[in-house]
Amino acid sequence: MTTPSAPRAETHWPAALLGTTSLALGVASGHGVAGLIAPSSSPVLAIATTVINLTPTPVKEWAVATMGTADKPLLVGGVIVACLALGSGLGVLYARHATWGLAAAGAVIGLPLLAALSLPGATWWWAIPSLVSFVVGMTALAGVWRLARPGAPAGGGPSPLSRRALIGGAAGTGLAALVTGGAGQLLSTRTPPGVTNLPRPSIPLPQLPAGVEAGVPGLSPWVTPNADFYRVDVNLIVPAIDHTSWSLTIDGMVERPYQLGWSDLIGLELIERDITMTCVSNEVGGSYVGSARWLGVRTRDVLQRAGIDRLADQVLSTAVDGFTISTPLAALLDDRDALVAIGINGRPLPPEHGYPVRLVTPGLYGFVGSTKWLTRLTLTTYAAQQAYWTQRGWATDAPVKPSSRIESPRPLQPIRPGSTVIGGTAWAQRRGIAAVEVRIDSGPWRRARLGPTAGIDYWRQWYLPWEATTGNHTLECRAVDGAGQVQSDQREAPFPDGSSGIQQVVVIVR
Ligand SMILES: Nc1nc2c(c(=O)[nH]1)N[C@H]1C(S)=C(S)[C@@H](COP(=O)(O)O)O[C@H]1N2
Ligand SMILES: [Mo]
Repeated sequence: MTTPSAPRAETHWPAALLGTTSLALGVASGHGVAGLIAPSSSPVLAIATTVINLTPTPVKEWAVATMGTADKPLLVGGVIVACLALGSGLGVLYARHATWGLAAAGAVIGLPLLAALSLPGATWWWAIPSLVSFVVGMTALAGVWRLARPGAPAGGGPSPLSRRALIGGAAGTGLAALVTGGAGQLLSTRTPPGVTNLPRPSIPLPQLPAGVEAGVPGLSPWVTPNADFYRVDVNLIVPAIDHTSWSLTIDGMVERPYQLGWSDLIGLELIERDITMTCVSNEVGGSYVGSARWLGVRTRDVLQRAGIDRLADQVLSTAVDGFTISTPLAALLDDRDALVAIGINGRPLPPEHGYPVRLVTPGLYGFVGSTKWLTRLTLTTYAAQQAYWTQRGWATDAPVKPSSRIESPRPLQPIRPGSTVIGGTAWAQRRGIAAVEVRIDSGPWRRARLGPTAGIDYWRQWYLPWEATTGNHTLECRAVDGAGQVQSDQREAPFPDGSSGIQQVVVIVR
């Protein structure tokens, strides 16, 4: 052999590159194996989920406010980038001192391993993806080094090192990482065959009249299409649940704890309810609100069969991934008919909206009444147990605050002078919308016209014809609920029990 051993500086970058691609291959392999065991046990997702769970509430608020629903892809992206950076460091360390490199890699992989094992619902199996990451990553790293330094030269001394072999090995490992990662992603996001025949309600509602959106350009549809329904949850991966093996346990402070399967559930009386759901994180004028016709069984029917202890005051509901929501027991027993829901707008629940079964509680923000991927209802007390968001300082009981928003015209989007229509939606669950008032440039409050009604728990569309004159104008709106209460003009941030205040939209007429 005549190739001289490359000097250190020359192998620095190839070593870093190889470390990066090797760790990437390891992590991608772990991700793939997690797809077979439990997607959340993937090293990257376990770390990202732990970051979400440990993030202090104010930081989370800031993230939601500045990044909206892009916060999750950004978080996962950040974890991947951090991982690649760590990989390059490990690669350099390994080049200097193989044993230290291995030891450091072992310590690094301990993080996702511990993170995965401490997730709710974790079993010892959940350690496997991280272990696989370590073994595959280190095997790739050591293997390429071995290829790059084949055997000792005849004359003794240090083995010659091929820089080209290192770079080639890194390229191969990187390619393998991409392919493995892609396959792992497919495995993690595969969905079991779902419900194709949604049962019919025992007590159907009459068909809804048409909304007024056809006549008011820019107005939200009166019934939110399933594909446009807002999504808010802490999940990086949508749980894939097979409805045939799904079950709902009713336990805690009850005389007869019991379990329901899918066919037991749909054998109970199914009703329809028109409900507007709102997220507590919705800012005034925001988009975290949607309205649909839900199909389900009354929570009252499901809970009372168990014989409720009269000392219970809270229902702690648990999702398949261990996430919890707490709801005042009274709200799940009274005549608002909260639902253990299985359908939305005539379709089974979409996976991201809780398939196969979720809770929907009219009048309460989603985080205290609308558990997705529901699997357990535990009767308990507020004194004894706290749910996910309650532990993080959010309100225990959170009725939706009446609100209204202007949807058209859009802020700062120039419109032509002349006849136009101002329009939007308003909601005041549990009381209903009696009126919506609109004010232009601090003039008098004027009553808007209202769209049709579907009961007190469902939003109403509103609109007001307007002769727009050239210039900038400030539009405001406010709801008046069924009890005559006017929407609060007190500006409040979403934390801890929902935003309030009056939306102002500046329109440019020219
Ligand atoms: N399992 C589970 N259920 C959940 C959540 C969650 O993070 N996990 N988020 C809640 C919140 S904060 C809201 S606002 C609603 C949103 O429901 P949607 O995504 O179907 O609109 O779901 C609620 N149910
Ligand atoms: Mo929410």
